[in-house]
Amino acid sequence: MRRHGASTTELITAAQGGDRRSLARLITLVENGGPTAERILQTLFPSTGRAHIVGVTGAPGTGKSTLVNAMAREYRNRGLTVGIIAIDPTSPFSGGALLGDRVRMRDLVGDEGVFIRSMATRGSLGGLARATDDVIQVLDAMGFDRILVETVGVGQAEVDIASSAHTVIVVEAPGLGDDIQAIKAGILEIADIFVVNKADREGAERTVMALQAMLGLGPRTVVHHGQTMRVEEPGGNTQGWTPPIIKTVATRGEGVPELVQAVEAHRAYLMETGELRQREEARVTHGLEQILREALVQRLVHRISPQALDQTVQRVLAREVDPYTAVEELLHLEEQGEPQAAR
Ligand SMILES: Nc1nc2c(ncn2[C@@H]2O[C@H](COP(=O)(O)OP(=O)(O)OP(=O)(O)O)[C@@H](O)[C@H]2O)c(=O)[nH]1
Ligand SMILES: [Mg+2]
Repeated sequence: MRRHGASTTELITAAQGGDRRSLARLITLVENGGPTAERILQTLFPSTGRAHIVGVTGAPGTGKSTLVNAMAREYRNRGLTVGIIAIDPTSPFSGGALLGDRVRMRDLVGDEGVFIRSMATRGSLGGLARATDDVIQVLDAMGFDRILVETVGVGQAEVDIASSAHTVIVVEAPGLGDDIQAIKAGILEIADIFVVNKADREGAERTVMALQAMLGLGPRTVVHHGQTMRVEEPGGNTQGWTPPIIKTVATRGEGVPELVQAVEAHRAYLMETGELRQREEARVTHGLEQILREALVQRLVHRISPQALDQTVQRVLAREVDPYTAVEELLHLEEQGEPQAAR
């Protein structure tokens, strides 16, 4: 055990010194969870809290990976370092994403200021959310200025990212079936910035208009490539942040400087208004709840005997007790420290 501890310390030192293989190994250990992961995260925690975390979500194939790649390059031009977490969909919608992501992100490989990590969803979304947060922590502690997290725009993952990120970018693209149906209602609430990517394709303008109509909040800033970004809405910005709609052609990098500028404007907005602190509080609360829930479940699972659990299962099967009452009973037994079911 002691030797193992020494090796994680060495890994951390090496990773902080810029060794990419040590960083990759460190992340794998953190992803795997358990006491080793906890020790690493405990050690790194004091160095966290600096990075600005950007979630990039949207339907499969809208160009998220291409966009993240282009954003990373733009950030590098601005002299900032970037950590990228790409959550690979195992969903049948986009089976070839892993290879595709590797190919598209290849031009960043070899750049010291960029680190790219893919994570498999492994079918466990709850576990993935925690693992994602933990890997964000690691990259944050390593001093990356911006962390870009690409999540699949399918199901829970896209909503989870809202509690992990400071700025959420929702990516749309023309030609994804019926324009309006493709824009799901739930996602509108989590977006800080909308991107209509593939602006070189027919129907981009209609997608922008569909978005505007769905947002239904009157005129808003639509940024075209080459235009100056305008953050303030006409009439001032007193009611808070109005998510701009930005048109991009990710494959050619068009609109990407404007997108990065919008992220930076959102970051400045969060800091100026104190909303950053609120989001941080929400992030910490969310993180603590996750850890607490896991810890409590672990503890109870260890303390409720398999026999007691089995007895309870049999009683529920026999309709002698409903599951809610059964759980109450189990928890009560646990509190009294009785290892066996009394009945
Ligand atoms: N015409 C056009 N094609 C684009 C643009 N951006 C991306 N693409 C193409 O769209 C396809 C999907 O791009 P990805 O970046 O893999 O999209 P994604 O959203 O990451 O896909 P998943 O991760 O599988 O959900 C690729 O063939 C890209 O080259 C764009 O602005 N215009
Ligand atoms: Mg992708």
